[in-house]
Amino acid sequence: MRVLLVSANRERIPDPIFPLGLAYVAAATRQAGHRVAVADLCFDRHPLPNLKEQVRQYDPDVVGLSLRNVDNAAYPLTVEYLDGHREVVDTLRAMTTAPIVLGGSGFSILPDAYMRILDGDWGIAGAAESTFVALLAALDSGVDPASVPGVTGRHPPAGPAPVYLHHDRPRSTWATGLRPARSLFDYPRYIRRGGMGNVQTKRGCVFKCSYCTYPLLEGTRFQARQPEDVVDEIEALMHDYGPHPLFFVDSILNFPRGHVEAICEAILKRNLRVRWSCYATPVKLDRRQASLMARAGCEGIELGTDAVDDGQLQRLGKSFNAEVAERANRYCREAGLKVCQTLIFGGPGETEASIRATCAALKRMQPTAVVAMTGVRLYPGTPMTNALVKAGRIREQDIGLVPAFYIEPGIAGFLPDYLRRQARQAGNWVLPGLATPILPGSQRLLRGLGVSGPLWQLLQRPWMHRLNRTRFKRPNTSWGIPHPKRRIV
Ligand code: B12
Ligand code: SF4
Repeated sequence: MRVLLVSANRERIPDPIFPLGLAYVAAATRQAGHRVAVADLCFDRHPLPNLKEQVRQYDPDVVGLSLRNVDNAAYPLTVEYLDGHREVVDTLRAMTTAPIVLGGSGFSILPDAYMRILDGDWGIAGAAESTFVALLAALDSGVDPASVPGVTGRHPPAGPAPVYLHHDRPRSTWATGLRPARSLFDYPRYIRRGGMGNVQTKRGCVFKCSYCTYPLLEGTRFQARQPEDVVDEIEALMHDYGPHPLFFVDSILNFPRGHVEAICEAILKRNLRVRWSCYATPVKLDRRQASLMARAGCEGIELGTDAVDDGQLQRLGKSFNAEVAERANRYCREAGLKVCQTLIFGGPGETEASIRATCAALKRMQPTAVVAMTGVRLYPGTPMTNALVKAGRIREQDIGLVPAFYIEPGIAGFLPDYLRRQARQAGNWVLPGLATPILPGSQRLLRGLGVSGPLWQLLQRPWMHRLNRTRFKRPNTSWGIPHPKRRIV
């Protein structure tokens, strides 16, 4: 079959992100013997007319549409992407009668809501390498695709979206040497404009942080690739595209123990000079792990600490306490790693005291950068949403495509100004939705000057602190349009 795969994501803040998931789907589709073309709308100045022309010329039998982001998950300047997604679907519908299959991480969080609002023909929530191929086989042979496990049909019943449960694990195809079909895309442009390539070494997360969608999206158990297979991919990337920094997109790279260690050992054994960064958990992060990561090319890690207050950590369902968080930060700094502390303020039970405790700890910890969210974006099916619904504090039907945020009522007035003050004093904080130091123009300039890797790493420099402080009155969040309808609950 002739398959057209479209990446709808045009967000370029904090960086343009190479559509790794769609590249996996493209690879599996090609491997199954289909013809594949891609339309990546990220950089195009006139994406819709060009998409029209491509559809006219290619005349696909099936279109797969990847929806990565629902919104920027930031409050109060929330940006949502639905209108852009709708325009893409309308453009496709105007040019072809080929069925449209929806997928991607954004879609997977709210599959039924997207199916209804975008009127997709079919949808696949979660990892889709094997399911998409099975769906194509069904279409090809005239079998009803609704019979394929993991496929959502048209017009799902109205009412609150049923919670998506991870049901498709393409273990065999994903883990055994399937490589994302990067060559179908302009990967070098992502390296130039985004400053990084991306690699996935495992899927899933065993932790149960109360607000988090990752276990819903990827599964509640780890499904890891062989370290040698990961390092083969890295070596090939450096060979094919030249040396460039990488981001490991795993939920957390450094857990379970042994996984990142094996990858680091393999990188060192092959003497690969690769710079990389990742998300990590403070759980079991020790001196040995931190220094091994640093020796294997890790420049910086984004530690999902969320709070440095025992009570708040417990309420967020985290599996460590404040002492462990501070210790992990110290080990990373000692090993020479840059550390970005990612925090979430305003969750259920947050108090002025817990906010102050976290901010005081951060002053002691001196991370390279802090990215702090004001309020929690609520998603269907997370432990936090379930508990709030059960307690009658929110209605299930209010949690959906219109971004809804929880801010503990007792601190809602205090929180934004307090965080702004902390950020202005520290100079190395980013407050998505309130203020960020990187404007789209500055970001392009920095990348144009050859700055690579995550931009938060720049915040270690005193001149960036000064710039950041002076910029703080200028809120900005994204290329998108702030959403007028977001709710605080
Ligand atoms: C790593 C990551 C980042 C990194 C990316 C670094 C890099 N260079 O790649 C950074 C930190 C930069 C980042 C930034 C952002 N991110 Co982010 N990110 C992730 C994360 C953890 C992994 C994404 C990934 O690469 N997965 C690996 C690939 C292989 O999986 P996949 O894309 O899901 O693809 C599979 C399926 O979805 C499906 N699929 C994909 N496409 C298609 C197409 C079809 C047709 C089909 C059938 C199936 C299908 O099959 C694929 C293969 O199995 C996800 C959470 C998660 N666990 O998924 C959040 C996530 C995607 N991010 C999210 C958000 C919000 C953002 C930001 C907007 C945050 C912000 N305010 O800045 C920005 C947007 C950046 C941009 N330009 O788009 C949200 C999106 C949902 C939402 N709320 O809108 C997620 C889901 C996290 C969450 N909150 O739940 N992110
Ligand atoms: S916040 Fe991190 S550690 Fe917690 S469940 Fe999500 S991915 Fe796992």
